[in-house]
Amino acid sequence: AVPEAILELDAVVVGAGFGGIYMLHKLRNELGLDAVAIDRAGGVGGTWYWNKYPGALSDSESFVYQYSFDRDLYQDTPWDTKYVPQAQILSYLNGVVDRYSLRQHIQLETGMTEAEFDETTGMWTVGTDRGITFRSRFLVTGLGLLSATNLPKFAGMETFRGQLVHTGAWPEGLDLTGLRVGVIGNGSTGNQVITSTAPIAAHLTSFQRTPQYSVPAGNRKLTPAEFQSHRENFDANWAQVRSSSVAMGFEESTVPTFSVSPEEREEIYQRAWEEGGGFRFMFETFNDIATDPAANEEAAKFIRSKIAEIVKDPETRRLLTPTDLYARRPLCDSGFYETFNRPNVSLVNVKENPISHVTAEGIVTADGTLHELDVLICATGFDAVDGNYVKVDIRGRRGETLKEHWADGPTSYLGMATNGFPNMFMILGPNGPFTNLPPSIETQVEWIGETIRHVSASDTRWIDVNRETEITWTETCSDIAHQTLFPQAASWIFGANVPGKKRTVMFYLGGLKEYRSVLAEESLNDYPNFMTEEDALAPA
Ligand code: NA7
Repeated sequence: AVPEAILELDAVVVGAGFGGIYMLHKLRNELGLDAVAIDRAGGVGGTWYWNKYPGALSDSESFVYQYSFDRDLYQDTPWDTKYVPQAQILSYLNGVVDRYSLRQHIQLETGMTEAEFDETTGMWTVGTDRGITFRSRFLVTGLGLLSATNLPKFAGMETFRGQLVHTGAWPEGLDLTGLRVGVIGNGSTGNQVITSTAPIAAHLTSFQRTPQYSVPAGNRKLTPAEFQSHRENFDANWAQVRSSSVAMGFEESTVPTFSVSPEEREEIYQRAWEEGGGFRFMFETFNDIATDPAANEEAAKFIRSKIAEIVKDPETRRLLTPTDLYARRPLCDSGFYETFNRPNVSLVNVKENPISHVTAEGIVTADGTLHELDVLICATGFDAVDGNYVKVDIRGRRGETLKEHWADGPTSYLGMATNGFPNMFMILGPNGPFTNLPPSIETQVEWIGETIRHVSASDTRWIDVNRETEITWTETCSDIAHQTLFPQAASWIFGANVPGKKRTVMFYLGGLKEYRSVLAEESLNDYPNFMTEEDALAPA
């Protein structure tokens, strides 16, 4: 047998997406630590490596969907459209990796298979599927919030003769031109796939379980003046992002829905509809759409009226029109509802007419219809937030696995630390902020970097968050979530999309500004909610 290579380091970063890349830069280039990153993918980029499906686009506006830690990097980024497509984001992240000389410190096609903390040595041992084992003092996980794919199980799926794909593991070079395409799912991903595939496919069938509210994205080229102003207003823009709630680069409304006249209300919705953006529609128009059922219904009614104007066939219109709360992650599109006016697009409501089974030729629905397909696309989402954490055997100091620790649902302090797993820091772990992600990722990476610097400079070898603190933070997240309407809608935000997954709160919905103030308090006060090794091992 080949002897296993064991590498000793200061830190291992797992994941080379938005979070892992910046973390590696921070640890190596700013803190001077010996660190590597590993990723199971064949390239860097995380989400943007895997999600190469047609139409993949970030629906956060480009001027805030990037790093802000280096002003020069920002000035050099050439994005000149309101939103950025997948290929450009991937190329940006590759550029960042090269710019900060990180590539030789990233080991690709290397998955973490297990990780174990040894209390006596104060070291993490990280096993991989490439025969290499790392031993390090710090373990930073950027495993991806939306990364572990959720593939539905239908009888006969293995007999399908066409190509079966999940959007989150899109095969390089799959061309859908002239094919009969089926799409299961119509969340953010399905919405994009359907809209961009319909014009090239011979036929597209959308298998829809729950209709969704979607508003136009309003994607367009930025004017030279806008492009210029994003660069000139770098400081002000990012200060605004960090002191906002959803970190999307706009001021969230402070105006209650019913404080204005019905005419004014209609005008405000209409302006937002014309400007575009899912988060803008939900949070920039009024301040109570996500909290007050009556306000929510007003906004929902407006969107329903638009669907009624757009969709021509009455039955298709009925199936596309949501009747429940407008309280999932807000969607936006580039002509989603219009797509269903096309003669080569059909819609199957799988709640009324469920998928019975899959054959070699395609999908058979309960009414006996065979929907013949060349390609079946599952835009069925992810085992979000903790999915990638519980798949791997991560063992903390009491020998407990993270999966066991989270048996009643994932918990953490700040979305970054969890009791019993010393010196392990998660980027976008459970109960972190629900925002446009790059600003939250930067916030967390900077805090983790500062914390690692603090521990490295101190006499203690490791720190571990207090159990009570973790419980309190989890309760705080739950309390805040229940002040909103979001928990009432079944979605991945609460783990409701994966069969058998426990429904729990998985985000801090208090906003980025508040979140940052909690973080600052923790580090400025020398980590009152963490135990040192000495505290933790002292007899009770
Ligand atoms: P989502 O938002 O979880 O959407 C998944 C979609 O797939 C949704 O329409 C589901 O219907 C549908 N789905 C899932 N399982 C099934 C089965 N078994 N049968 C039929 N339909 C099913 O995932 P996305 O990838 O679109 O987006 C996730 C996030 O990634 C997104 O919010 C962005 O932040 C990026 P349902 O609505 O549950 O009835």
